[in-house]
Amino acid sequence: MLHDQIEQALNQQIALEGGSSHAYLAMAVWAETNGFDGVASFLYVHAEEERQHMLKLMRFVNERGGVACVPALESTQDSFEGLEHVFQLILEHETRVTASINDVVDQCLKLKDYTTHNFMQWYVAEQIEEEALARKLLDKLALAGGDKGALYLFDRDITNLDSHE
Ligand code: OFO
Repeated sequence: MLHDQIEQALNQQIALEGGSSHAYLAMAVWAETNGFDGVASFLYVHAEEERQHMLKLMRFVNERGGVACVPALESTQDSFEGLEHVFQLILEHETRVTASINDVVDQCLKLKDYTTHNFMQWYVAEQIEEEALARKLLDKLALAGGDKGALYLFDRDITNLDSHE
């Protein structure tokens, strides 16, 4: 049986993952309607992955005797200054997600919930990859420096990137 505090922390994490999915969907729409089809495909996949992260948590909460809360959809930012702005926001967002995951892990240790602690390790590892990828893409964009040809190549090449690279 899940401790109430852990159930609450996991439900907050569920809301955050759902919010991530929604935020990346809005970014995907912006990219698709601003001529960045490659970035749009990447972000649609990313949005779907975040939804899977949310579902994985929901199934775990229910399996452990808790009740997963289906998060309400909140309005999210849907206009951006450019690709660098989008990926800067992604990095900031993922950094917040990491902090939240670390907080859940910390609560698990304090309450000696080693099962949830073990389950959360998948998220800990995932965040290392997600933050690294966001940094890598931001570095590439900094190199492109707003050059149209370089941005074209960035948009073309991002579709060959595995989001777990
Ligand atoms: Fe990108 O965050 Fe999920 O876990």
